[in-house]
Amino acid sequence: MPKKCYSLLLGLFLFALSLAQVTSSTSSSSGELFTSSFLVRFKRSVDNKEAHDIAKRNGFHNIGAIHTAVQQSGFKRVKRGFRTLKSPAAISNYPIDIGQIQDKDSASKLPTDPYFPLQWYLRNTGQNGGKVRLDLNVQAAWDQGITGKNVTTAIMDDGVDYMHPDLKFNYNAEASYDFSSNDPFPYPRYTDDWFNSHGTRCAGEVAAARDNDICGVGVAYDSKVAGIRMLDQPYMTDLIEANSMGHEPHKIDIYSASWGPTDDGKTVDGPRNATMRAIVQGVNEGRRGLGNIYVWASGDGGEEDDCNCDGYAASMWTISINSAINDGQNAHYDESCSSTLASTFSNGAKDPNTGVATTDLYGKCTTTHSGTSAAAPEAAGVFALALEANPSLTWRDIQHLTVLTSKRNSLYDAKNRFHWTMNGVGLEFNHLFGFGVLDAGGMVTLAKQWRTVPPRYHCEAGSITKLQPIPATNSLVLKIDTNACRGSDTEVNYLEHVQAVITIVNTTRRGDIEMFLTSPMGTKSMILSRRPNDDDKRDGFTKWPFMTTHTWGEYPQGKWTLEVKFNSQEPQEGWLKEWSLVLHGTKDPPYRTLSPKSPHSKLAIVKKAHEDRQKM
Ligand SMILES: *[C@@H]1O[C@H](CO)[C@@H](O)[C@H](O)[C@H]1NC(C)=O
Ligand SMILES: *[C@@H]1O[C@H](CO)[C@@H](O)[C@H](O)[C@H]1NC(C)=O
Ligand SMILES: *[C@@H]1O[C@H](CO)[C@@H](O)[C@H](O)[C@H]1NC(C)=O
Ligand SMILES: [Ca+2]
Ligand SMILES: [Ca+2]
Ligand SMILES: [Ca+2]
Repeated sequence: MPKKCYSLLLGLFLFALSLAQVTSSTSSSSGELFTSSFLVRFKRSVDNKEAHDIAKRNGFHNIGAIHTAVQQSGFKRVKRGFRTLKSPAAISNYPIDIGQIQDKDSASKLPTDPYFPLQWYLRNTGQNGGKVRLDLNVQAAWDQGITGKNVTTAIMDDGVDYMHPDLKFNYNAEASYDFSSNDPFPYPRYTDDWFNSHGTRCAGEVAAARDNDICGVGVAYDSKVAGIRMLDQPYMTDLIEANSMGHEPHKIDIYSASWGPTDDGKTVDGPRNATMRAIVQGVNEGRRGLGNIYVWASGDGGEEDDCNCDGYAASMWTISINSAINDGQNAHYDESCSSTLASTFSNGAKDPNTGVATTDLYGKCTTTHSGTSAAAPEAAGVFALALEANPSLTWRDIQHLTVLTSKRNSLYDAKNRFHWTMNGVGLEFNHLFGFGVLDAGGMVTLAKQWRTVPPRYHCEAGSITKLQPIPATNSLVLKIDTNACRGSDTEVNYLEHVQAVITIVNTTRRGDIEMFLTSPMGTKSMILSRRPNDDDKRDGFTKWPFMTTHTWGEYPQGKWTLEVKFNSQEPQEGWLKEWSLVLHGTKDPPYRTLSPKSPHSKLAIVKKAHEDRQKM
């Protein structure tokens, strides 16, 4: 790396520069990767134009003004889809013979697009062995005239084919950018195997146009998509992620991400500093203060991985989405964790015609989009519908609506391992599927009558910092008895997210640790499952925030129990160094001003639980 460029440009005014010509990165003796991006500080006031000129003179691109000064180290981020290699020639944009599905009642209102009958996730009529009505229930939202108008979803990915005839009229060029090559045109880079088709496929799920004889339709077919190309360079940097997640936060409502740290079951990784700041800024200030919605694919690591080890998916500020297949089972690649909020649909059934049908590169269509990659954009589309129905929804309102309107539908007790369970206020949840599959009709209906939830507080409810050995055979059980900051100005009485911030050191095998957190109302969340591939014995967990959504709506006062144990045939050792319990939620009951339409709705059940509590 030409270190002289760095010192040459050091000063007081900060710009991000990226080497214009160099595309490779170098590796230091410590094994850390250095990329060709630098954050640069100028000694005197420099405007963007001058920074641009200086950068150009020295062989850099100016990426724009930002706030710190470090050479960016590079790391790996991967797309979350299962690719079956398929020759592009086999993919066509012509209607294929799928047989018309008969439905006299709504036939006239159904989209006429040739691939619509294959989009079982929009309308499951039992095609290819699916369960009738196990779908996103979008028709019920469309019937209310809600189709995503004036809402923009950014696809943070490998680019978007914005010239695709099914996407071009819904493309928001103004909100788009290419951070992989620093230009305003996030067009996918060509490769023979169509490796960079991922973003285009995701975009079509959100906003492919309706009734135009091309491919299928998007969940929110009158909404806009922006392309943020940011996955297609040799290594990811904190700067690229931060710039992407903070790009045009008033023009973009929803950011959809179908990628993350490697799902190899031994990685524990999450957003770096600048990216974390960008997300926090997005939820606090984006959408003119209502907050951007970040939608995340929960991961494709299957039983080997746990999405609570993925700091993006497990963040409170992202809505992480898992996938169900067309008959109500989970997909073999689904990762479980207690931070997943809800699910949508993707491939994984035996019948190969049960993939996700959507737009593909170069004007084509595909029927084989896959993985939790395909699930997250469906959720983004549903949230776009909710935002059209009620543009003043905050990022938290969207999470509350997700909890209250997602449904078990005909989802199974996944693999008989993770049973559907009722939490302390009557909300049914599942360790794999969160609160169930999204219901667009239900969400739009409730969004229309929604009143913004009361302010959120952050209560540091207690912590244990005494070093304790994790026993080889039985469990280490710790308790924190908390009043949840009662009487202070961060009092939490009705929970949203709960975090157990944990430090574990010197474990012989990190992957053999399992942890459970039990709330005062008796809800048990598995906050870490066994990861058979994780043989780390050096890093452990350092103040890692394990998150659960399962205690949503519960009252947090009382005894919280943490159970830490080894799930292993071999004797293992390790120490718990710290457990801090952090509660997030409201002081006042969140649904007080809402009137449930049905006494059997989840809203009615939780609201009644909260009212009973107040009478006590
Ligand atoms: C569209 O949304 C923007 C905010 O993103 C708002 O300012 C504008 O009024 C909306 N336009 C319409 C027609 O609703
Ligand atoms: C990131 O933030 C942490 C905590 O604030 C700090 O200790 C660390 O030095 C920061 N890292 C970088 C690369 O700035
Ligand atoms: C963990 O290992 C380090 C390095 O070997 C050692 O310094 C430290 O005392 C150990 N801590 C515990 C709790 O065993
Ligand atoms: Ca470009
Ligand atoms: Ca279409
Ligand atoms: Ca993962």
